[in-house]
Amino acid sequence: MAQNISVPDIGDFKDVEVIEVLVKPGDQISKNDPIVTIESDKSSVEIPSPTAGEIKDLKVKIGDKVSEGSILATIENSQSAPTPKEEKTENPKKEIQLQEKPKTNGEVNPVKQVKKIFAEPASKDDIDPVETNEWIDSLNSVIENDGASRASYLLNKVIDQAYKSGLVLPDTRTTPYINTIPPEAETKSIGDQNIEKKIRAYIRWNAAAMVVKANKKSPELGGHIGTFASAATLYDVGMNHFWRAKNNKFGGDLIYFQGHSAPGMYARAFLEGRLNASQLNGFRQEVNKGGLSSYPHPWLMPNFWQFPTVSMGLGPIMAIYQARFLKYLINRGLVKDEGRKIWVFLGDGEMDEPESLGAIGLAAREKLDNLIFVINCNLQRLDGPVRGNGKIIQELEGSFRGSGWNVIKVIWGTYWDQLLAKDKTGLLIKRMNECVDGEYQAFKAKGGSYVREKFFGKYPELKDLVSSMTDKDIWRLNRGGHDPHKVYAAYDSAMKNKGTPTVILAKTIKGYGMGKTGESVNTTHQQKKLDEQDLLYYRDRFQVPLTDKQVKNIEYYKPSEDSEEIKYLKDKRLKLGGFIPERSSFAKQIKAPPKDIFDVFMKSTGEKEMSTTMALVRMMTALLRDKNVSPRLVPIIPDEARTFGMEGFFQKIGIYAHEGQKYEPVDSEQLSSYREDKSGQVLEEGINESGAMSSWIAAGTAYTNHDIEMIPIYIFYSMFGFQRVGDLAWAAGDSQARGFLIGATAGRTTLAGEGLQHQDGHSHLLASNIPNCISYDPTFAYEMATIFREGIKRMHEKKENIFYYITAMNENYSHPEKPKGSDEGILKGMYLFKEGGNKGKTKVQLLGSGTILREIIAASKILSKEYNIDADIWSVTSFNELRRNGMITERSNLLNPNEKPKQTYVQKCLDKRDGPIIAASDYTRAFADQIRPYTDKTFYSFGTDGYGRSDTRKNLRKFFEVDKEHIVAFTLSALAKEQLIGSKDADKAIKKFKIDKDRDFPANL
Ligand SMILES: Cc1ncc(C[n+]2csc(CCOP(=O)(O)OP(=O)(O)O)c2C)c(N)n1
Ligand SMILES: [Mg+2]
Repeated sequence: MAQNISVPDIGDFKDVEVIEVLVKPGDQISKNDPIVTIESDKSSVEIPSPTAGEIKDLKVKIGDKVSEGSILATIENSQSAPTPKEEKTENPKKEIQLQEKPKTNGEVNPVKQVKKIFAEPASKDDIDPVETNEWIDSLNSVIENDGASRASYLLNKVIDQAYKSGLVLPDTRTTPYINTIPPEAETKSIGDQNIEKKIRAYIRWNAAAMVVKANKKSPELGGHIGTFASAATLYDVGMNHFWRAKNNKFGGDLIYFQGHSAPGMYARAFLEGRLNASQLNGFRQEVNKGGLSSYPHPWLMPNFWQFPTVSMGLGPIMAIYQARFLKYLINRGLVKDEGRKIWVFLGDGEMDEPESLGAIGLAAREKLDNLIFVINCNLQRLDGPVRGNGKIIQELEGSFRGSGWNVIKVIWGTYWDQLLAKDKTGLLIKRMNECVDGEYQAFKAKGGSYVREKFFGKYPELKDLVSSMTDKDIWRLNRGGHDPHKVYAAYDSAMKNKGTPTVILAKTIKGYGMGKTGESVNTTHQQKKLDEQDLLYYRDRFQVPLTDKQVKNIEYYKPSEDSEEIKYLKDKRLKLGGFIPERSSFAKQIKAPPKDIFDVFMKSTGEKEMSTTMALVRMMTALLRDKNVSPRLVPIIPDEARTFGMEGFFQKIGIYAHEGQKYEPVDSEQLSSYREDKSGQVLEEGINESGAMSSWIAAGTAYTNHDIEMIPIYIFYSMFGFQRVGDLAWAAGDSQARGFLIGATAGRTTLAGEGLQHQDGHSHLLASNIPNCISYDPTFAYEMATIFREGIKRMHEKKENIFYYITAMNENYSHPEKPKGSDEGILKGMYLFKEGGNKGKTKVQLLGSGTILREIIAASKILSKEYNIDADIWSVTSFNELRRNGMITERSNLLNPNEKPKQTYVQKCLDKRDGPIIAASDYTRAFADQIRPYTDKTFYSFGTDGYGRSDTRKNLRKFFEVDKEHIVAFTLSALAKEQLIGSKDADKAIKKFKIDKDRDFPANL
């Protein structure tokens, strides 16, 4: 039986135009296959078939207007209708179920449940200690007889009851200042501690030596010893036992190394035989081949570093979104779930950055149990203590616990275990709790007797506790982050944690082992020189087998290949699948869609008006029909889908939500209903440009981190792009991310009503500074389509390490047909849009970009009609690309003085043309000015310098003097100045258009 397919609820829209008919009679279609595309003045959306079957009759054609209920086609159900197409993916789709354990009162972390026995100091507030003990005994007996889970349950019930009775509840953001994992529950390291200790010593030595050596060469070179010195154990335990490398069987764990600890990674790679001594000697000397980059920079060491982390705060947010993106790929069936982890090494000072903590809520909300933060809490940053008057570990514990993370504190080393067990008074924990970080820092700078006096000495009972220990013994009481056993136990526990991200807060000493000049003192961070005495001390402290002479020569130490240390180190890495860090890519290219997919955009839209944003969204819709490209598109939007007319994507491809959709959306009746889905494709990031940019980086580097090429398209208000997330954009370039950044609602006068903070007149200039960012400001749909397709081809088919920034506007206008032969010019940055005649008084070259090209076109008509002046009109799609070509050509000419100079592309276009150049854009004059040096002709540029303000487009263009009237007047004046016409016309035009000569320069208003 034939059934009607009609237009469903499309919200407030009526009489919407059919712009594509996607089926014909006889077609067998599946449920949800698109029947037609309709387009309002703001957005286009496909209408899906409600059922499978064969199309019988088509009831509409292109250009028809439809509303809710209009019949589009009839369909006959048939048994033989094809089942919905499955997305073809590189890896077979696998149903992934996030294992979520029933909540058992805090037992998410499956460490062995062991009762932590610590004495409590008697409190003078306790009016009935016997009763208190009875309560504690009851709790202990429940733990013993019924287990920890039951005890937690009872406690929660009691707390609930207390809350209902109006009691003030205890603040439970933090736990006592001791290790989270009690000694009895620690998983013991499987490593050979003697060998590991030696390996660590050599790495420490070589890391310090390379910094000191570089500084001997030139103090300009800099470097850091203190950061890695404090983190060596944290890295070594991971390298020896936990971090699995990428190989043909496993995707690899991803490690974000703390930027300033780079020398440690080089020092290990030296022992592994991956770097040689001359490379270490080239630390921070990268200009000649073979040097090592100061910090982790994939651009500079593309086979080694994976993540640029040295701009503090970017590592944590990028890593969180990396972990989220990995789950996205898994949930969309694009990669297998192999239990890969993302480890992130951070400084405690770095946690001051808003970006560091800004996304931790998302990590917990999305249950990113593939994410492990390790915060090296050496209590210091560059100038001094991180929280001298407080405790950074406790503060971070509160923040992370409050956000729902699994927090593992690694504060005290094994030597403390005995003391804690022996402390019958409970005063030791009390003392640990009450000391602030400023004191803890001083304890480690000032030696054992100072610690005896100032730490233990406060209470006679504590002084007694350590009375049999020498000052040296006291000095040896180690911190958790320097104890491989404690670190191992923490990592092991983190690996097993399910359902939440984990943060390990490891207490360490900045400049550990550097002695008086560099250990735990305020100047540690900048310590890059060690004198002879310091070096000898360092050698002795870690027992590095070097003679005094070798130490004085600052020689590296590497045992022979058949030594037990090297064999051990290599064997460990072999068992973990290979070396880390290492950057590689085995991703297959994505075949660019056939040219005809964008054919429709190459034709004139006739009377029909649309914005370039709409054109772009239609291109994306078209791409979603290309089976190669479709699954790889990652549309990323920070809460602006409706602004950009992208709400149609909600239904079509769904919004990624790791829990699916647990509610019926309020607009479920509508075609563009808000659909969340576990395998949804859109990343709806909320009002969060940094997060969205981090997602974009994760997707844009999936070709190396996950060996799958993805096409991220991040669409944002152009003003909240480079200006807001500029440092992340720089990191994206360093990371060699591939994908599209779309600065929508672009232009200072094109986004009319929004005002000063929204109107962007400089994002292109910011983009122009990123060497591998290619940027365009297209005016017409065919330009956008040509650029967009080329982008896919260059980045995802040819795998060029570039990314695209394209501005898209929300101004509706009609689009002409693509001029013949314009492709090359569109891509190079300019082409002749319209050749002017040669019949007028004189001639001018008019250049325009973005929406201001349309003012230029309008101005040319006035110039021709009213002033008898002919104009060649050039559409400049990219002043930035033209400048690039100009710089390269000019340089080459200067370096080859004997050869005939080559022409810049701008010269090639313009030099044989008559008249001066008038260039205008919706960006500051500096944008167009960029090409001024690359032509011999007189050049005038106009733009939107100054703060924006809200008004109509017409008024704004008048205000910034980029409307057609100003362009006519300025052109006439310029021609008069060139003596090509008299000045009368210019003067008349200025009067006619009521241009106020005495008005201040707009940027001053
Ligand atoms: C965004 C940013 N601001 C400033 C710096 C300069 N800087 C480098 S290291 C450092 C101190 C780091 O302290 P911390 O995070 O505690 O690391 P530690 O060396 O103590 O492990 C600073 C301020 C930077 N790298 N990035
Ligand atoms: Mg620090």
